[in-house]
Parts: sequence; C-alpha cells; structure tokens
Amino acid sequence: MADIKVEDNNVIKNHSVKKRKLDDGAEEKQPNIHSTIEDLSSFKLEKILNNNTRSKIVCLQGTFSDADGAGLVILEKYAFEEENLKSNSDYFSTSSCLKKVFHNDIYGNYEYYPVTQLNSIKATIIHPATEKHIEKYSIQNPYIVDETPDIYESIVSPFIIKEQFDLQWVYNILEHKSEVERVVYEDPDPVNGFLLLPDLKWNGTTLDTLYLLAIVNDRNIKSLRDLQGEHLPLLKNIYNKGCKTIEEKYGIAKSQLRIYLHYQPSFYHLHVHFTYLKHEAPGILAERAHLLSNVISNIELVADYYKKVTIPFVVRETDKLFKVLEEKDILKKSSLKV
Ligand code: M7G
Repeated sequence: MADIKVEDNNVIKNHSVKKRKLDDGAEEKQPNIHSTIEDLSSFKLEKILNNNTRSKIVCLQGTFSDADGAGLVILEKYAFEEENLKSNSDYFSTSSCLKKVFHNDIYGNYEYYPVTQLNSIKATIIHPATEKHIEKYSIQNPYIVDETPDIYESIVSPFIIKEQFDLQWVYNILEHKSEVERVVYEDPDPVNGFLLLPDLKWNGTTLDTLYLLAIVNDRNIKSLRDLQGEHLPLLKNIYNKGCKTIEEKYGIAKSQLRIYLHYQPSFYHLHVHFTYLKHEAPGILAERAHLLSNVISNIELVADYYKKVTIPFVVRETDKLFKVLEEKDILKKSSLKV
C-alpha cells in the first residue's frame, strides 16, 4: 500500500492507493471511478492545484465519496467553434439570454448565456491519481536543465525507469482495448507502424483546436534521446502518413500543422504530437517541443545526433527529479561553455 500525501494548506491528508497482491504476485490496480460516475456530485474538492485564467483551465484535487484514492478533475472552457458561429444557429437564437451589465453611449457590456449545448466544459478526470499526477497538474516554478548525454545516462535515465507514469493507457490503445473508435489511422507494421488518434486534450471535433497523437507500435523507444538512424523510416512514415490522414479527414494541410515531440515527455513510449498551427496548444514552447522535421533532418545529418547532444528540458520544483538534480548540483551548472 502506497500513501499519497496531499498538502491542503496546513493539513496533510493521506490517501491510500491500494494495490492488492494477486496469487501470481502481480499487483491488481485499484478500481477507478469511470464505470460508475455520472455527475460530479460525489467529488469533494480539497485543493485547487492550478487555475490558469489565460487558458481557462482549472486543476482540482479531491476525492470521490464513493471511491478510494485521490482524484483529479481538470476543467477547461472550450474555444469557440467557427462552424457553429457561421451556421448562425444556437448562438443567436431566442433561447439564449443576454443580461446587461451596463452601457455607456455606444459601448455596452453584457453577460451572455448561450444554449446549454454551446456551454459545455471539457472535464478530464484522473482516478485514482498518483502523487506524480498531482505534481504534474500543480502550478510550480520551472527550471531549465542542460541535459548532457552523461547526465542522461547517469541520472535521468535511471530515474525515468524507476519513476515513470504507467503506460497502460498507451498499451490499451495499441492493443485495441480502449479508444478503438477514435483511431483515425493505423499502420500495423511492428517496426515502422503507428496509430493516430485524437489526443486526450482534444474533443475530436473542434478543428480550431485540432490535436492528434501518433503512438508507435515499437515499445522499446522511450523518447527523443533513443532516436537514431535506424528510426528514420518510422519517423518519416509518421510524418507522411500522419499528414496525409489529417489532410484527408480534417482538410488541414501539412503546412498548417505543428508536428513535434516533447522532451522530456510525460509518457516514455514514443509518440508524436500533431496540432493545428493556429492553435496555441499547451507544451509548444521552445524548451519542450522538438519539430519532427527538424528531428529527422538532424538524424539524417548525424545518425546518433540525439545520443550526443545536450538537450535542455524543464524540471519543476516539486518533481522528484528536481530534488535528485539539485542534490547532484546539476541545476547550478551549465553544460554549455559560453
Ligand atoms: P507527453 O509529451 O508525454 O506529455 O504527451 P504531456 O502530457 O505533458 O504533454 C502525452 C500526450 O498523451 C499528451 O498530449 C496527453 O494529452 C495525451 N494523453 C494522455 N493520456 C493519459 C491519454 C489517453 O488516455 N488517451 C489519449 N488519446 N491521449 C492521452
């Protein structure tokens, strides 16, 4: 039984994340709330982990009265769908309601309540949430680490192997056990094949916020660091077939796509992000996103490029890795001689 310590102002609460031992010694995962939850009335809020007023996302930590373990509820206001606006439908119907706040000469301020179906909020629920999930969704100070191959091999790689997020959701997708109907393309080749589907962050319909994920079939590639010459056919396959599928299905040309890998990723099974260039998706900043075309080009130039270079990445104060790097004095040192 592992304990998750949840700091709620001055109160520390312990949530049990029970893992029952099965006869063969394997651990059975604690049941989650997803098969029973119908509304959020059972959610007891304990802490607001992050409230981003710009992206209009709030991350809430709490518990569900009918289930054990900590839960995270992430609420996000949707972007406007141009198609809905253009169709002139419900936005401008008499079923909507306009309340005047004030007006002054030609300027008026109103609160507008469109019909319910235009008013939905995206809700992502993670249950049972681990300490690492709570860290990931909490607001924290970021720090840049210049990760040399040596720092990767001696500190980061062993840490990742020990502490990484569970990849069960990835394997469920690859084994056609989850999100089967969401898959938009599949190349079953075990070496160069992948699956393309809408990312968890995307509802799959609002083109303005298009976000798909290509997940490779090969289970041995953890991240950008592992990529080398032999992976070029895989990377080019993802680039070409991913773009072709998105153009055919969503009408968005490859010149309008931002195609990238994260370093460090949260999940260490190689995947590539496809987002609409117009959409400022989370995680597109220079310190984390590596454009796929750039990655391909670097490897074409030097086959083991990513084994040799320093790759900066961001670590946050409450990440366990932050403490490890701090203890080894890595955060103070810059690997670059300037
Ligand atoms: P990442 O670069 O490892 O880390 O990307 P990030 O989450 O910090 O960006 C993993 C991507 O997988 C993210 O874009 C997630 O939104 C997405 N993702 C995570 N989960 C648990 C799921 C899932 O269950 N289904 C789908 N379709 N996407 C997911």
